[in-house]
Amino acid sequence: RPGSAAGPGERAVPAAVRAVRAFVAAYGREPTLLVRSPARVNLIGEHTDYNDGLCLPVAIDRELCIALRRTDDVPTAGDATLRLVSEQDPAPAVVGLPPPAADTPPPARATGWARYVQGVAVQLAATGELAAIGELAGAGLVPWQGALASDIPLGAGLSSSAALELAVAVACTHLAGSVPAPTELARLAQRAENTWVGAATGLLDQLACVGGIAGHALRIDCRTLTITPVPLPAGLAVVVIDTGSRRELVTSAYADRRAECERAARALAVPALRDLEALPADAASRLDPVALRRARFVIAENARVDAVAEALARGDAEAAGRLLLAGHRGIRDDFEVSGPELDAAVAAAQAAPGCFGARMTGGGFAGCAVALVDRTRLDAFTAAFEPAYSARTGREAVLHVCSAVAGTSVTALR
Ligand code: GAF
Repeated sequence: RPGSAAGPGERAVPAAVRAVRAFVAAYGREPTLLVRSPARVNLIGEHTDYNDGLCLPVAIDRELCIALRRTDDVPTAGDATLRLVSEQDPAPAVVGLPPPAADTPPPARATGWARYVQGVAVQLAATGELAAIGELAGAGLVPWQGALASDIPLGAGLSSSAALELAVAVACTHLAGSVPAPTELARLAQRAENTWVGAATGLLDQLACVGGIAGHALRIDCRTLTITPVPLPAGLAVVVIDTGSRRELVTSAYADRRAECERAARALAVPALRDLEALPADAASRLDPVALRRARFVIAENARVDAVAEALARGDAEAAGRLLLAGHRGIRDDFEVSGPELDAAVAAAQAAPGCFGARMTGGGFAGCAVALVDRTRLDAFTAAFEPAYSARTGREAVLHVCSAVAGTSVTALR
């Protein structure tokens, strides 16, 4: 996983500035490009993406930045196709790719955050993947060196991994003179995560990260890959609550949930749970109790996405907030991927002044919750929330009041 914020004194320095400084310190010259990739928070529509369903994320103003420069003009750059240093890790990610050829064995897999970097590069270089990114065909990977800085907390359910994958994908395709469609980039990053990192995730994170639109949530149809912008009411603050909790073994529980949903869809004779608007009357006799609960959640959650999108579009924050709380109850009781800190954060948020509604967000078990809060009452919300959460958990939460921002982008530095 990519590095997060540097030490306390550095926190006020934007990630973009830290990335440029780190580049100069590492390579002794100036970078020429800056790639910025946002985190995402999902407002509603959790664990629906791999059921071909709907979700409603927001790309937020916590970002991962890579300052970079191509190295095919530097004879001393070595054999590495790609070298990336991180402010959080003394060991760089180094990818030395052989030319893509059917009979070339794939490189050994890196560990840690370098694996995401390598996974994207391998996907881009693989025979067939280049053809999928049409304009890149034949261009191959342009070698580059870069430095990474990030303000996205790690393992918190805010998609630090997708932000890294998309940043590397955009860096590589930009240098190759290609501008793939956002959905193509997202699918490429997802393939890197599925096949190279080994996490069987859906497309929510990658589409949210690459498709972000300032001031808007994104209604994503994960079957058609259509993204519909939903304006966020001006008076509404999206507050991400990092509960400070982190969990291991999330990957295996995630795979279990996915398998349970697929089992439910098979038993109900539909291609995916997306294809059901309600549980059939005989569902209890066709499904085991676990599959029944999973299906009930996914079907209700898809409906909540459209209901929240419609509520936000008409400026009805109270209705949106009620739906978020209903979503939390469903994911806690039927989908069973909440956790004690997430439940405590939601309860403390719901009881605080100005809160329209809250729920856990992301894959689950630990990490972050999200609350919709009246912007004029943010101080009162924070003052009430913080001690209430600490009293319940003995932990301190970190609150991020977030803006909706644009997706992964690249700019020339000079
Ligand atoms: C994780 C996964 F990566 C996403 O694909 C999605 O399934 C999410 O959990 C749950 O909504 O972030």
